[in-house]
Amino acid sequence: MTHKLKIAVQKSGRLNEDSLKLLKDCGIKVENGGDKLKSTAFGFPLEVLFLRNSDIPQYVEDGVVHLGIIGENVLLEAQSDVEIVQKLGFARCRLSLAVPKEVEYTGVDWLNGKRIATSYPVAINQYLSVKGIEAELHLINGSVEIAPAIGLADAVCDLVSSGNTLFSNGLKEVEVLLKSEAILISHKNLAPEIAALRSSLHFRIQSVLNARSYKYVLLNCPEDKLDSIKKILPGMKSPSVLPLAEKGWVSVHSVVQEDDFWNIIDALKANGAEGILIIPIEKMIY
Ligand code: PRT
Repeated sequence: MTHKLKIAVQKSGRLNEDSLKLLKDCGIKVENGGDKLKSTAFGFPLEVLFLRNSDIPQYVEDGVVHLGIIGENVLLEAQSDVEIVQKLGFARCRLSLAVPKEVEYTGVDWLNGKRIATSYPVAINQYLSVKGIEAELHLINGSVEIAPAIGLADAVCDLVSSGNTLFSNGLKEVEVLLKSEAILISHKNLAPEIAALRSSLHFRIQSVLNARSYKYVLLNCPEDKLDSIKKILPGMKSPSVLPLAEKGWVSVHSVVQEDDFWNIIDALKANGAEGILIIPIEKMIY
């Protein structure tokens, strides 16, 4: 009998496209078939179930599926007993408290005795209890941002990414409760054959994520600048250095992290690097 790993992916919404793109970059093609709830993948023994983000933690805890891709904030609300395997770097957002922009917000104490509208009761309750604040919660599913304008609440606790929704509803962000991104979660007690498939998929995912956060850099520099250039380029081990046809010049190859990218390029130029080429990396295996 051939074993298959079962993964739950959001059916439609913010996580769907990036989740399928991640699988595709891992060499796994999945048909996102309209109303289909289940799809078989090509390129890996995998079955994909399309479910609601908020339902996935329970399915994973119960072992109905082995893995799931969800927003971190959803797991906090669900309090499901699952393992977090990997942060995936997309669907980044923060869960924040916001108040009408005309409010003179003096700090968390301002929230004492106030009414807070939210769809995230677990996160806000944990936050308020740590801060020792007593507030009244109004649970709303969706369109939380309009609650202050219609007199239902004094503050809201909602997810924010660009901040446009808060801004267009006359609200300002005053506290960040948590930062969230998409995560891969797993059932805790997988059979050995399924655990082996999970390791193999996880290895592919890590290689794709590493590649996404690095760029390959090639540059030319005079030999007498090589020491200072090497200090700027961290690389995986140390940069590769090859002689150029022109005497006294070398070509340097290395990888740099996306986060530091522009600072490193500026420093390379200032230290005599020329003809700098930046190339995306498809997979990165350690
Ligand atoms: O319906 P289902 O259960 O499948 O999922 P869902 O209702 O959680 O779906 P969806 O697609 O809205 O969100 C999926 C996940 O994406 C969330 O659980 C978060 O982890 C993550 N995410 C990232 C966001 C946002 N960014 C986001 N901006 N989820 C929601 N928002 C909403 C927010 O609630 C607010 O209404 O977008 C609005 C604010 O956006 P900005 O850009 O104006 O600040």
